[in-house]
Amino acid sequence: MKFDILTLFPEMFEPIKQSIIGRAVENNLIDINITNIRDFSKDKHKKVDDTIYGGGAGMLIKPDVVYDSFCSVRSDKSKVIYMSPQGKVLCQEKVEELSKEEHLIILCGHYEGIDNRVLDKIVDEEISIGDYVLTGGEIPAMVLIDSVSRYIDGVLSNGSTEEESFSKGILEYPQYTRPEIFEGMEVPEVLKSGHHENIKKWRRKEALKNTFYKRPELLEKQDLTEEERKYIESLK
Ligand code: 4FV
Repeated sequence: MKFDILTLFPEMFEPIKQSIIGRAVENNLIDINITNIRDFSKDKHKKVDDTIYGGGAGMLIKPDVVYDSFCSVRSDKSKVIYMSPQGKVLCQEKVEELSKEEHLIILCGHYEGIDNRVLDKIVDEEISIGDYVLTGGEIPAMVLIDSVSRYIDGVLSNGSTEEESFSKGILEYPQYTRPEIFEGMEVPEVLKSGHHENIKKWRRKEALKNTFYKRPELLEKQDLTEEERKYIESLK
């Protein structure tokens, strides 16, 4: 997977060069290339934004500098994602779908955004990380890179994405590690039993309970067994 990021603030991407994503880059599992849109300004003062036709507060990024930066990284396999509050809100299903792409070009807005003509010309898909407005698309771009990279073979240990929140459409069960007793609270006995079938049943029940209390709407899409339905009813 190759990520090309188009941004005015390359230095904001230092955080994704750490930890798991940093190691994935070192192991050539993913490639992250950052392009500074400002490098494509033909203005002697490196101007990249301007006031908005028709009036309005703030500045807009000019279409020509964005287009030229896009042309410098495009390939016949690239899919262009524009991080924007107008996009469809990112979910695990979309993350998994995008992880199958070969080349993602991620365009980061800033200030008031980007001239609509270049968005119409180059953007394949607008994606939002939530219904709120940020100062820039750089943090959303890092969220996208982090979440998509987790699905690239070799980035995480085998099976890591199989039993986690949203992998089966519901939240994950509670998890515990040593010490066995923390502040008088013990690890649930079943998890120390070594009885895999009982552990699996306990975890499914706890995942349903977690989801019922924290994100009940997710249960509406679940195909529950009669026993699971009765358990959920018992929580009400
Ligand atoms: C955003 C979001 C977001 C809007 C104006 C950048 C900002 C500025 N991006 N999900 N929510 N972007 O607020 O992705 O250009």
